[in-house]
Amino acid sequence: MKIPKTHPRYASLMTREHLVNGVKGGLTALEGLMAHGRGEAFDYIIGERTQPFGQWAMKAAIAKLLLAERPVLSVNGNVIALCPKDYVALSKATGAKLEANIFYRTEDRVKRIVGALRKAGAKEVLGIEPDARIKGLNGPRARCAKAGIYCADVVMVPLEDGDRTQALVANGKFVITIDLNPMSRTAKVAQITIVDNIVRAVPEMVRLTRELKGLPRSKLEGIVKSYDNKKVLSEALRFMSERLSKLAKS
Ligand code: PTJ
Repeated sequence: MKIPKTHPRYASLMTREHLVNGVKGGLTALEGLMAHGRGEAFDYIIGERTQPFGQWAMKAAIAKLLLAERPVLSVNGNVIALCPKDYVALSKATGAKLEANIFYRTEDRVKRIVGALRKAGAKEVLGIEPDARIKGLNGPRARCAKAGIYCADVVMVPLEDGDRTQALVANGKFVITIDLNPMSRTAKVAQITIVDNIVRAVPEMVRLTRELKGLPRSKLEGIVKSYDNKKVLSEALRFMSERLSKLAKS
């Protein structure tokens, strides 16, 4: 269906189209559509705009990625459908490796995601030959690359399942996530949670990387040290409930 640019919900409808195309192209899991629907509901409540709690978390995330020794950006079927070029740009800007690592794992989908990342400009992408396992998880969802997530010190896992996030933290990783639901297990166990839509967050993170890259390590360390994820999550919830009460009164 051709969506007219004049439609008041053009951006949101286009985002849905990207995901539907992701499913049709064998990149995105069908379950990814449901996950997106949940995210959309929260996005609606935050006014479909980046809020200060999201901005704070993004700044801390970029500082942490720039300080990391072995940073990795994980890519799943939703991420590749929603923001392939920006995600590759973020990997280039921060120097973090890309790893296709999915929850509903099929080797065919991993290969397609790697292909799509290459098409979006990525040179090296891990994930096709997983040679390690995330301890504490069983089945195919535990598979990962030794040179990637397994050895990483900092991992960004956007739109991630709670069990896997918890296992990554238990394996000693510093975990950054992007998740519109501040109540999800992933949002609560990650060390930095960006409560924002990934389609807005990733381009803003690329911009922030340019801004922060020249800072001395001590300044970057200060940004990470003064960050408070619990506060960010409670600010997000407070913002949502205040907005809903205002809407209920209007
Ligand atoms: O490609 P795979 O196999 O790795 O599967 C990917 C999904 C997303 C299906 C899988 O990781 C999954 O089931 O995730 P969950 O447990 O549904 O968690 C996804 C989280 O992302 C939920 O809390 C959603 O609210 C949130 N979310 C969905 N869309 C967006 C989002 N957060 C930010 N931006 C979005 N566009």
